[in-house]
Amino acid sequence: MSKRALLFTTGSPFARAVRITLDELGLEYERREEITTPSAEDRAQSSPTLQVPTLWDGEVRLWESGLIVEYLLSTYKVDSDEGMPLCRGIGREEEIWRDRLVLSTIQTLGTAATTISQMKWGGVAIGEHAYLVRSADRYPYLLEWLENEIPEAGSGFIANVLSAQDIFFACHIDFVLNRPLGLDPMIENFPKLSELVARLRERKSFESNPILWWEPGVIGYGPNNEPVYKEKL
Ligand SMILES: N[C@@H](CCC(=O)N[C@@H](CS)C(=O)NCC(=O)O)C(=O)O
Repeated sequence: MSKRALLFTTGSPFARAVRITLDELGLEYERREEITTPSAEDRAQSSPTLQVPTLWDGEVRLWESGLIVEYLLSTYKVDSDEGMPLCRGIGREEEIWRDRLVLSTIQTLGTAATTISQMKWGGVAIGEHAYLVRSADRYPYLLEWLENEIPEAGSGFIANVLSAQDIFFACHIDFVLNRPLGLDPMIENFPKLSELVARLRERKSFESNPILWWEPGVIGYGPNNEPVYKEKL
């Protein structure tokens, strides 16, 4: 079998969506997990973006989480059960631009949160920088638009399937809700989106890739996923 590996940082919502997709497809992989960010030179060995996740799959090497998930859903047989089948590829041929637009918009929502997060741990809170205020301002607009993209209560972004759009959305929202970013997405105001996130949290693939608490000083996790702090060693 060809070698498959994923390089990722522990808390990344982008990487979590890739890991969930790998689990949904039943694909084994080597976990190359990093808790902190290495030097630019080291990171550049894996990707010129200096970002992760990066996937190796035999001869294929990909970065950019949306592209990785598209590759996985297009390449491997999709036979997940749990009541809702996986979408083949990134969207439906006849609706491809709409489905891609939804995914790109969801990734922008995720990038807004990780930008706020990176800056917060660099010592700059939302109110202290106009670009972070603007990043937070995106949330109500994005959520209102995305709420209208779910065809009906109980459905995901693409009817009758579990899509990359659903997986990324739930990962980004739970990242925001599990980190003290000073950003409240007020997801409860969006019933279709809330239902989707609540439903996906119950899925096996989500449960086995938990969202972990992280703040400065956390250097690892204990047996019950509790954070381990530098000072306490
Ligand atoms: N557009 C990228 C974003 C990935 C990303 O932001 N990764 C973060 C971890 S959550 C990272 O590597 N941050 C380090 C950095 O930006 O220097 C993707 O979808 O894969």
